[in-house]
Amino acid sequence: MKKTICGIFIALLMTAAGWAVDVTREVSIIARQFNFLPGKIEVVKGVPVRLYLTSLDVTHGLYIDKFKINQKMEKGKLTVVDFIPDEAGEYEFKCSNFCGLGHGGMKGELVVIEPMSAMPKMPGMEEMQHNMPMHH
Ligand SMILES: [Cu+2]
Repeated sequence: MKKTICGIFIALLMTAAGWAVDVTREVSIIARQFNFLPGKIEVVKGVPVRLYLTSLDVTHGLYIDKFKINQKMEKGKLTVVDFIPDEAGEYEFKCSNFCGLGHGGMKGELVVIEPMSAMPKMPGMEEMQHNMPMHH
């Protein structure tokens, strides 16, 4: 666990500096009638995301228009989806496979934050950020 947090932190620093990053953020999403667990996902711009999808009851679907994702979520089956959130913002995701009367309200939120805002505030950090290559 500690190692993961450290890895993400280093990835954030590297992303902020404009370097290629070889770290993936893994997120599990469980679907059931009629919501997603968790209903809100926060990821960092530029850090690749790997989604692990499954359903507890019937076949659902994960639809995220912004990142061209439309993936069936089947009961008892694990499906993996990779994408890179390359634009910060708040995006809705919703169920794309009719799953019953509550289907239309089955939604969630994907929040893509800027790498800098994901970093803890530390003394001297702003000066360090200022000296990073991204500030030409
Ligand atoms: Cu559904």
